[in-house]
Amino acid sequence: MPELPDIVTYLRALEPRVVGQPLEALRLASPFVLRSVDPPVRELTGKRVLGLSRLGVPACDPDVNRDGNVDQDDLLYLVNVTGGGPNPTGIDADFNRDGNVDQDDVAALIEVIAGGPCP
Ligand SMILES: [Ca+2]
Ligand SMILES: [Ca+2]
Repeated sequence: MPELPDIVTYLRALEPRVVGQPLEALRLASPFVLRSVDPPVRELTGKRVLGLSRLGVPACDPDVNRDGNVDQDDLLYLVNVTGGGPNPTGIDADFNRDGNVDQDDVAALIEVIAGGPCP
């Protein structure tokens, strides 16, 4: 079974600890991580953290039911969502990103769970 991308694991661990808390200090390891210079970094201290996210092209997350495991329950969840069922985790059911929500998304998830690459 594939493991969640490390960054997803880190974000899930950090969110309950960081979101809503005031930013006490900010140290940039590299200026290349900045996406904007406005507002200046010095003005961020004391601001409340509103959320965490990753940047870049996201790898797929096969844990579509968001229970921390990648297994047959994720397949059942996606089958149900692609069939018009409830989607309490709010996933994008277009797992293979082809613009359609159909059985090809379930097939793509099966392939990822089997150790294949993300679509
Ligand atoms: Ca899961
Ligand atoms: Ca699709």
